[in-house]
Amino acid sequence: MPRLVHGRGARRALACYLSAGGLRKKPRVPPLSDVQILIEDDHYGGRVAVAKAAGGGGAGLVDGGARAGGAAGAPEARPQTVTPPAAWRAPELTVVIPTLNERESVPVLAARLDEVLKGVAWEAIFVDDDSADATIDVIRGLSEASPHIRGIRRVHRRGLAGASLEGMLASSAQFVAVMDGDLQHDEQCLTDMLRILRAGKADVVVGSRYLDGPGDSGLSRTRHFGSRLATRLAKSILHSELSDPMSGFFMIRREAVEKVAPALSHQGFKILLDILASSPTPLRVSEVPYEFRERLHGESKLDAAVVVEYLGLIVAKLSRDLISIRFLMFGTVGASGIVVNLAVLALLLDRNIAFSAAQTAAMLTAMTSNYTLNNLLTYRDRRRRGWRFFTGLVMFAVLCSVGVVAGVGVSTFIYVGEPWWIAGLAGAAVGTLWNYITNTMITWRIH
Ligand SMILES: Nc1nc2c(ncn2[C@@H]2O[C@H](COP(=O)(O)OP(=O)(O)O)[C@@H](O)[C@H]2O)c(=O)[nH]1
Ligand SMILES: [Mg+2]
Repeated sequence: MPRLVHGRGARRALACYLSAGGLRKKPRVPPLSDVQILIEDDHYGGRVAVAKAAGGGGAGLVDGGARAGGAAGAPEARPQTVTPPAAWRAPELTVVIPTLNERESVPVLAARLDEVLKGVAWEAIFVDDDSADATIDVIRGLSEASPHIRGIRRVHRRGLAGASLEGMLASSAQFVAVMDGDLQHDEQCLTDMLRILRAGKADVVVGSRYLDGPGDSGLSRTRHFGSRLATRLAKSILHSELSDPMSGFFMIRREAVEKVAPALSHQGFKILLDILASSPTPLRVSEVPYEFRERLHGESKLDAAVVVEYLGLIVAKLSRDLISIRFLMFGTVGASGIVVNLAVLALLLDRNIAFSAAQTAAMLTAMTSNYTLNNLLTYRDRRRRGWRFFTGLVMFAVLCSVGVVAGVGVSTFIYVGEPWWIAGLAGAAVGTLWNYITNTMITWRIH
């Protein structure tokens, strides 16, 4: 099987060569003479350069455009080609299904897709965030039985938006759909969506709960109200008459996703809204109505933190991505720390505790509360659990202490020539930025 490696230049080619077992005496992988390595390389004008084995075991770079055939660059090389099985058709449609603890629903959904998509060259990619109920085992079982089913297992990562995006980027089909794995979305709509996209009438087709009046019987009253409010807000930033911009059920031309992918947030629930708001050129949107069904198995993963993430997404889009959702949440948590600090200080002073002792206790409480909230909200996709929670608290404390020193240093320097409040604000800004950047890179780094 060819190995696909993204990268640039000769160093990358060397890395590919080494990873293919180039310098090993007993290669774990097939010898280089049997391996063809494809490298996406900007130096070749966007074309694909092919590094492949020469007869004697050396690797060379061959211009993928003119010489990929091998004749001019490396006559002795034997590129391998992949021949599809006779009855096989490349998928035209990929249905991406993010899952978290959905083991009961997954087989039912797979069977329904199989029924609805008869005659279509389709595949389903389930993207599972290492569910505790081992949903991935069920998906693997289905893959063994059907060529339509694939599964991606993500570890140490959480988030519906990120999972959906990774699923879409794993597709090579012309069209990709995203739908929930809990059977709440109506799979019957998929054929209508596909028809509209095939006809070139739209770039995105959205499954809407509100096109035929209130069709969200699957939501509780509070969520119904919240969903309506969030929809209003979304419409105002999109300047669009889309009836359900909060929908998690849609089909889109993959090309449109590829363009906008680097600008999308991995946090949050609202990937469609993010795609529509971030697209460099306005996307043509069409809607099909569907009725949001009741959940039969498992439970909703939507919690209060999702609301905060959603507001963060709105502000990020309003600021044209100048302020990231994460930074906004970090700043808001930081501001809540001031309130905690003052409240505890007032409480302790009221009990006649000496000021320095009271302020020390108040600051420690505020710092612990900031850390806990950040762990719950700002970095929920990288949440530290168990003993890592406590080691994280120590890291957070150390990094934030350095932030205080940096902030005080900057404000003292500025104070000489500027009003006190400008010096104070500058110090706070430097401290916050320091805390945010270092904690993102160290305390909550992706591992
Ligand atoms: N991979 C992944 N899937 C998720 C995550 N959170 C929710 N899901 C899946 O996304 C879909 C919608 O989530 P759900 O909790 O039903 O949201 P609701 O329908 O708005 O209540 C379901 O298939 C969930 O299993 C996550 O963090 N990662
Ligand atoms: Mg659901």
